[in-house]
Amino acid sequence: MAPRAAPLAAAEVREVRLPLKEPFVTGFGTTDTRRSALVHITDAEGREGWGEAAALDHPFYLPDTTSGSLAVMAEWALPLALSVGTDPRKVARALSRIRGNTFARAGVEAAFWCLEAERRQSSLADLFAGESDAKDGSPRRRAIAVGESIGIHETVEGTLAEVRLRLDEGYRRIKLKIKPGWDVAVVKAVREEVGAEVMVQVDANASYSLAEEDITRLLQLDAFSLSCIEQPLGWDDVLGHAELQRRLQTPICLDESLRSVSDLRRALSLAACRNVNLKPGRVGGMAASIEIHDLCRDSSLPLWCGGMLESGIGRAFNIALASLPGFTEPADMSPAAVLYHFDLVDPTYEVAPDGSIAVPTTPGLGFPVDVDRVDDTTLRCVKVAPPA
Ligand code: OSB
Ligand code: MG
Repeated sequence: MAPRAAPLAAAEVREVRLPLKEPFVTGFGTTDTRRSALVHITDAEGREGWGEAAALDHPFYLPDTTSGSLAVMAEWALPLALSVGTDPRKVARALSRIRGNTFARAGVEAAFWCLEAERRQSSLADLFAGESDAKDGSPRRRAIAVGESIGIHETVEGTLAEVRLRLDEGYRRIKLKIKPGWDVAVVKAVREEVGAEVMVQVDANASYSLAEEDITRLLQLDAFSLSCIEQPLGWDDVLGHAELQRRLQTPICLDESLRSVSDLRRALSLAACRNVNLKPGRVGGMAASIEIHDLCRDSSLPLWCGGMLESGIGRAFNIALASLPGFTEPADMSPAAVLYHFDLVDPTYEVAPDGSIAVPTTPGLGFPVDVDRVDDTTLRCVKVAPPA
């Protein structure tokens, strides 16, 4: 029997600013500032839960933004969660009343999973493994495989230099951001540089259309043995992806278009993708993520964990999730050391020479939150009163 849960004593959301080392350039534009929204809860026994709602600052990837997520968490998601107690499953069910706003829901839910892990003295990874119902219940992994998502560079030579660097560091897969005009030539150059064996894929972030000139470019990519083409068409265009997948040999991977379990069911029934990028924030939290994992596992669908340039707080959940056995391909999990001047957890994780990240076995989040750094980077903090 789990001990009776102590009530919550404090809850707050914070907006933090993380200085990016370099702007991240993609098919949806340039991300040069990174604000993120954190959730912090504390129970009457002093145990803590942390979560991160990792929407981007701007609405050019998906409708969610940092400011919007912060407001929804403070006004709706956190009060709703606080009204049902502290069981993360109950919190997830309560939050499912909120339409859209997946990053806000995921951030709040995450804090309750973290608190639950603290209480049970369990790692997040073991907690999530216990929640999975996949029919093939293989054990979770001790380490996860990592790839890098490489932004659009000014030159092909610049891209090749970053590709070489990451492969030398052991990364197991290269993902190139593409857009119309920055596609066939850079992919050809990278494939020639790395040879046939290295796993290469591309991510268009919804920058192509079904116009013939765009299709012609995408069909040319079939020559380079890519493991997938991620989200070539509009963020909500599932039918378009189904039409494109009929013409394309390379598997289509959906990112932006999968924002719930039912989105994935629809995409599968329309044969709109053959590969899945799963981000907990994009699908509304860990409970939904585990359900999607189980569906992919039971349908033998290639699955990998995507990223939102989270701080180490958000990445901790991604690492634990990606340890589940249904994740068959390397995760987008470049460490904070690559993306930021510092992380909000210390020590943060590292990529080992074999291109893997060890999954923490310590109870709770698995990484110590650096509270001073959180304070130093906080732009605003909103306290939400727990029910009396
Ligand atoms: O499309 O996968 C994407 C980052 C922010 C928003 C969208 C995407 C990305 C990435 C980076 O590709 C992955 C990472 O977090 O390392
Ligand atoms: Mg993507």
